[in-house]
Amino acid sequence: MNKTAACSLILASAVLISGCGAGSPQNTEKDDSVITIGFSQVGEESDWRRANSESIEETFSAKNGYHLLFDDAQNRPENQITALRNFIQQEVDYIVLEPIVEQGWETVLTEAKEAGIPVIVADRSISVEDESLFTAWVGSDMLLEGRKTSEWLHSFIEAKGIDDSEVRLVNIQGTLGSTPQIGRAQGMREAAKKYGWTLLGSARGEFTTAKGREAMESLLERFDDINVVFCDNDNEAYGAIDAIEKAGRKAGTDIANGEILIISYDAASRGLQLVLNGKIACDGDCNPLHGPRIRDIIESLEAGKEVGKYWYVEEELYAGDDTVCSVTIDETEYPVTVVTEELIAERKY
Ligand code: GYE
Repeated sequence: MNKTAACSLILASAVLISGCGAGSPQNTEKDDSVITIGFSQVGEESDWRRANSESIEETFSAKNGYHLLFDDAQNRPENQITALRNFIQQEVDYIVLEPIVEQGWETVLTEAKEAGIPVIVADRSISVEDESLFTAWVGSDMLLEGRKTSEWLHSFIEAKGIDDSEVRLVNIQGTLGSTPQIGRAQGMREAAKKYGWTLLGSARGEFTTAKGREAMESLLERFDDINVVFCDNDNEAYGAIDAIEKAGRKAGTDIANGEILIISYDAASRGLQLVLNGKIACDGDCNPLHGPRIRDIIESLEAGKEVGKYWYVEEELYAGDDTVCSVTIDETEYPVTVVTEELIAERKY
């Protein structure tokens, strides 16, 4: 999927408007009152993912008129292909796919297309040349997330009188080849090049707390002068903080005095609590509540309406203090929200 070519639609909530074309399901032999959804989920790796699964389950409940076939791929791309083939065989009305990685979808999605089953892609993206292989996509702009946190870091250290040349960072990577890993790393790498930060090294954290901890332990062994860590999600950050503290170091923003500054994504309530406690410096929001957004798309298709192809969710940027009030990317200014107890109490995940 080429996001730069996407209709530049921003979704504040889940309002759907008309756009590029899409068809409605052709299956006439089914009970029309129940819509069967085959949902292929990534796994259970993070707080974000659990909130996302709950949102899907709540939305596509029997009470709401749906029959949900929920498949957990346990973070194995080959399991997702099998799940999709099963859904096709069961003649579901819609396939909802949250892809683990971007590559490898052509064949199975061609099979879904030939079976006349609309595919809605959510959360991460897929890379296919023929965009008619899916009906719509809804999720976050992960490159923008990476650019926003990186600009925040630049402005933050500048305000503290620290030169960009003093930044020695490491990256704890999410699942390689997944959209959040690719986009967030690209945002960070662009800034590293632009500002002259030193990228010491990377290690795989697979979006989990346990692997995040192991990754940080190995990075601390390899490099004794790390002062910034870019984690690809909050769970990795939880593990990284454990490893930093076990090594006798401190996670915080005072890098001039030996603290290690952590950047993270998701802004789950546990993550925001760590922002409030000063252990995560900046947390890029990433909203997992896609159930109602996907339902709006399906309802529009059921009503025979055309739906837009790409639906981006608008997202915040969180920090522990107001040293940086906003960041500007491509001439758009994004405010920085300072985390408070009230904000965490209102958080749904
Ligand atoms: O950041 C991470 C999860 O794809 C946006 O996947 C999602 C990411 C999220 O495991 O926590």
